[in-house]
Amino acid sequence: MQGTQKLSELTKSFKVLLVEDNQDAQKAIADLMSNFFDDITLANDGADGLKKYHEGDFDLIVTDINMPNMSGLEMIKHIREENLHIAIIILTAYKDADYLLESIKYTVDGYIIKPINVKELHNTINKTVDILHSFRKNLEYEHHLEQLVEEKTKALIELANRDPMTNLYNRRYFNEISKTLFNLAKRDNQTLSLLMIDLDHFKKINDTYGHLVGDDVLQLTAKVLMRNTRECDIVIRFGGEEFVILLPNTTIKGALSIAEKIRSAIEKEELQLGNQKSIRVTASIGIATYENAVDTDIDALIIKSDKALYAAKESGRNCIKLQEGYQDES
Ligand code: GH3
Ligand code: MG
Ligand code: MG
Ligand code: MG
Repeated sequence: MQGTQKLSELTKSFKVLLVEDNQDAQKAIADLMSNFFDDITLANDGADGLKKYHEGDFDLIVTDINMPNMSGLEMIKHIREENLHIAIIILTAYKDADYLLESIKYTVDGYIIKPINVKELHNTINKTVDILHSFRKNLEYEHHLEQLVEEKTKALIELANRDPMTNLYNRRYFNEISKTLFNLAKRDNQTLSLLMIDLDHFKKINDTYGHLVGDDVLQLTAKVLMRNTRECDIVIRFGGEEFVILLPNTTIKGALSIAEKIRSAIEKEELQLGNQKSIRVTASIGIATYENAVDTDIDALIIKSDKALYAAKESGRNCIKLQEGYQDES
């Protein structure tokens, strides 16, 4: 009884198409069905039923078989070709037994024998709606599962691409994205710049204050890098105290001004220690740029920026050097 209760609540919202050529029968059945459904559309034969089916978004079709213009079976055949899931109940007289057998071919969900008995109508509708209900729940559940898997997969990929300490992108992600960005720049005849950033005398920080403080400095540096780059720039923890920033559509001049912004921001940043002391660090930066299709791949840029970084270290640290061949403006 409880099930019936629940279902009658549910059936109310279903859109029903009633197809019956006999006007008296149509009215009588519609009256009975209005106990279950609020939204019943009437059609007078198979052809009319098919037309109305195409105009509305129905959950259930209740149809007579023997009708002029197009029989109920013919109509069901057309509808089943397009829609395997809509629930269909057929109305039939005992003498239509052959049709009834044929209807099995088209997967009808239930049948009601005429003259119609209220109890039978009630039972058949409940049974059909119950099946429809569990089918929809299954669909919803499947959809929900798919979404869940998609979300989890995204989260896992994101996790695999991040450095847990700084939450910057990691080397694994760099290997992937750098190739893509390089190829895009090449295809679109665009520029792509790479900053290689290395903290100066970082070992001394570890040696003086311990590794935990060293870690704090790395995390703070990551924040400074994020604050001083654009949404489209890719900031990577390349290794220990070394960071790479990929700057799409950025000339060497543009890269130099971003590098200078970063260098000076790192220099200014203070890490407070408990004992009212604070630490500052500095960074050296090497810049390489893909411009005028000179380089063949991203590795060439890495090598050039690495050399530039080495030159920055050589010339006293806390400064920026451009790749070889560019006028040194730093
Ligand atoms: P330079 O100016 O020439 O770059 O000197 P440096 O001391 O920064 O360079 P070096 O390569 O000698 O030392 C890097 C140090 O970074 C050594 C290593 O212990 C430290 N380091 C690397 N990864 C981490 C980390 O995850 N946490 C901490 N606290 N230290 C790290
Ligand atoms: Mg008929
Ligand atoms: Mg260093
Ligand atoms: Mg280093």
